[in-house]
Amino acid sequence: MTLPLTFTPEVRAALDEGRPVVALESTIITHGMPFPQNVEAARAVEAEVRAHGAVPATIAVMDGRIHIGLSDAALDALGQAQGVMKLSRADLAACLAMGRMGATTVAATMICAALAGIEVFATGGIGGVHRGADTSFDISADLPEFALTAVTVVAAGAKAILDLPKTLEVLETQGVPVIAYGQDAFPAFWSRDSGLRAPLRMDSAAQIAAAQVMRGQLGLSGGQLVANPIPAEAEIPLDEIGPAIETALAEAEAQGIAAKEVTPFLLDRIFALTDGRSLDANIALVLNNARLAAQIAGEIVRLRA
Ligand code: PSU
Repeated sequence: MTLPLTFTPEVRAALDEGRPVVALESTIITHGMPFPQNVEAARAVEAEVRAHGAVPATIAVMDGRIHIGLSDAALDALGQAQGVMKLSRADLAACLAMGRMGATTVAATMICAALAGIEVFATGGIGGVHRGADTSFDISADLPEFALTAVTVVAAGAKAILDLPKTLEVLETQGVPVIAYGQDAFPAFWSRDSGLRAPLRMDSAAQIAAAQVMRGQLGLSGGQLVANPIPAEAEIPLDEIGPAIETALAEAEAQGIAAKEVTPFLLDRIFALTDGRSLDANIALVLNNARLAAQIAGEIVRLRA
C-alpha cells in the first residue's frame, strides 16, 4: 500500500531533484496564533525559506491524506477552520482514518517530514516538560520524538511556560543533541537566554548539517534540536515576559486546563497580557528559524551530493 502523502508540485520537484526542502508545522497556525496573523505569518515564513534557497513544505492532514506543502487556498482554509485536531504521534493515524482535518505538532511534523524524505524542519518553540509535571506527568510527546525520528528541528528553544531544566534533562536521557546556535545559553523562546547553558554549541549551519549526517552514518536513531535565539531586536527579556507567564500559569491552574489545551491556552493568555507583543516576537523568531533551517537544508544537500 502506498503512503497517504500528497505533495504540491513545487515540493515534489525539489525532492526529486535533490534540492533543499524545509518542513513547517501547522499547529502553530491553528493553535498557536490568532487569525489572520496566523496565515500571514505562515506565508511570510514560507517566503523566508524561499529567499534563503530552499523550498518550504507546510504539513497538515486533510481529506485522509498528509499534505506535504499547502496551496494558498488550503493554507487559508486551515487558518480559519474550527475543530482542527492537534496531532502528535498518538493521533496522526487516527485522524487520517477518520478523514478529519488535523494540524501537526512538532512530533507529528517530524514523522511526516521523515516519511516525505525531508530532513530539516523549522518551527517556533517545542513542547517540553510542563511545570508541575512531578504530579501532572505532563511531558510533551515532542521530546521522545527527537530520539526516534531523524529530522533536525530548528526552534527558539522552549518557552519559559515550561520547566526548562527538566526539559533539558529529558532530552539528555533520550540521547537528543541540543545545540545552541551561536551562543552558549539555551534560549527561552521570547528571550535569548534562559539562564541555562545548552549542552552543545555550534556556530555554523555546515556543522549542524554534518552532525545530522554523521548521526545517520553511525546508525543513531533520532534527530537534533537546534536552539536558535530570537533576534536581539525582537526579544522580550525574561524579567519582562515573566509576570505574564506567571499570571497565565495561575489562570490555567485555577481553570483546570490540562493536556493538549495547556499550551494553546497559555499562548493565548500571554498574547493578551502583553498586548500582542508576544505575537510579534513569535513571528520574528519563526522567521529567524526559517532562515537557519534553509541554510542547514542547503548544507545537507551539499554533503549528500
Ligand atoms: N510552541 C509554540 N507555538 C506552538 C507550539 C509550541 O511556540 O504552536 C505547538 C507546537 O506544535 C508543539 C506543540 O509541538 O505546541 C506542543 O504541544 P504540547 O505541549 O501539548 O505537547
